[in-house]
Amino acid sequence: MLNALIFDVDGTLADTESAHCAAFNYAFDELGLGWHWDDALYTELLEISGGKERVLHYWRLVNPDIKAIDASGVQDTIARIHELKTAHYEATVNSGAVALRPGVLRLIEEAQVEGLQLAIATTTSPVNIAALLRRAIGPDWRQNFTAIGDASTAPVKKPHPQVYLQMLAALHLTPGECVAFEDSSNGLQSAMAAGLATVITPTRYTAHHDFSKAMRVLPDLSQVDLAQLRQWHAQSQAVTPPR
Ligand code: XBP
Ligand code: MG
Repeated sequence: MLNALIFDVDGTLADTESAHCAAFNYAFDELGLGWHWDDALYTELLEISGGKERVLHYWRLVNPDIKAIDASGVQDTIARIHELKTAHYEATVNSGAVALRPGVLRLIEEAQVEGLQLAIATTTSPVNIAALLRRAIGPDWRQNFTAIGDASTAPVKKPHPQVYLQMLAALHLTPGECVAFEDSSNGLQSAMAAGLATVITPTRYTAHHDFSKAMRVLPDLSQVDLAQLRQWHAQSQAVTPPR
């Protein structure tokens, strides 16, 4: 029985990573770091979930003797970069530059009408979720979701299953009662490690990832309704008995 849909945010609810990348570059410029992430480099860096973790990974790539800088200095700089980046990203989303992907809102509304629970499981920062969904759904957007797992609740980022395990606990459901929606390999690994059948809607940043274990890989959710999801979910449960 399908009782809940759990959505990733970046790349899944909306194709946000171009805006995130531009926001990182804004922060690098503001701080005079001389760094610039083009599309090809950002596509590689997206292997690292979490903006702060991604910056640290990059800093270690370009500055092997980063160990010479004291750890608190590194963390302070990363925090400052991320603060500037998040403010710029929020302004971009508030300007209306980022729309939900096709079919997302309709599926959310259909799930609500049929009494399914909805949750969010993301590695992004809470302010980014609020900016996106306030703009896309309205000021009461939170009422649509039983639970929200993000960088503030799940510090251990995807592909670790922490955020999905938190959502299953918050929903009081077993993995076999839910379907996850993701866009990336890290997201798929995280959802599957939590036992969740997963629908993948790749973006240009993740189209090359390995999605062989996904329940379905689709260009977007525009052709997906709840009846179709229930059918795929029942088939997936028949193959892998519920936990
Ligand atoms: C994608 C991420 C995030 C964003 C940047 O999150 O890995 O880090 O790229 O957002 P999702 P932050 O799990 O929704 O795909 O800078 O706030 O981390
Ligand atoms: Mg994602």
